[in-house]
Amino acid sequence: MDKLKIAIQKSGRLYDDSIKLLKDCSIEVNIGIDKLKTTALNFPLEILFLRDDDIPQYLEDGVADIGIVGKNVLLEKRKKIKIKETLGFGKCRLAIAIPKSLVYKEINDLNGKRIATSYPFLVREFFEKKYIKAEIHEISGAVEIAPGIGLADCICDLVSSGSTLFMNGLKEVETILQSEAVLASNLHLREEQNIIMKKLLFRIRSVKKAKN
Ligand code: PRT
Ligand code: ZN
Repeated sequence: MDKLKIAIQKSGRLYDDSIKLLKDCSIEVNIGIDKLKTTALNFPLEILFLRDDDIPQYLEDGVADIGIVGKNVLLEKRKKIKIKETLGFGKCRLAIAIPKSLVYKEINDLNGKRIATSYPFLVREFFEKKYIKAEIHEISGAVEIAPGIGLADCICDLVSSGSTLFMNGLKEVETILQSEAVLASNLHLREEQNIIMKKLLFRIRSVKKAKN
């Protein structure tokens, strides 16, 4: 029988909730030591453990059929894949923050600024929509320290509690995107794979309903 391959984050913020979602769907998973992939014991599902940034590409290529990834990553990567369901965990927002000593009245205050981010596409898109001309500096981690070391005037990064911004002397001024984990899918699933995905989606929706 055909199996569906699901990509989930190997480790990180989405890992525990992704595994818990499968469990809540009554899908039993034995996680081996190597943790590259595993097979569900009572559902036609193979689980691949990957870095979240790689999941959209693997879904487009069909290396994985479906995957759990943050909407923020999915929209930044712009791959040809489809969101099937929002999952209600991994909630955060992609926001612009500036040093808290600066006065901020309106979005035009960002004109001419240097902004550090790991989300250059989403930031550029936002600025174009708002007619803001700013210099985007792509950096891959520790974005929040960029203003403090003189690398940029402001940042755009994920925020959940806000304590990282606070500890770095920054304040949030604009929200670009509200994000959460989503289930996304390759566009060309075979008939049998589609049937398995629908079964999984039915279970996921039941789990979500039970929680509301
Ligand atoms: O190793 P891999 O590449 O797979 O993982 P990663 O380090 O790139 O990602 P990870 O595990 O940090 O995050 C995975 C996903 O979790 C993100 O893509 C988001 O969809 C979601 N998520 C939810 C978050 C946060 N909340 C979050 N707060 N991702 C990151 N953060 C970071 C943020 O970048 C900042 O450094 O937490 C800090 C801010 O948190 P607060 O609570 O201080 O505001
Ligand atoms: Zn990542």
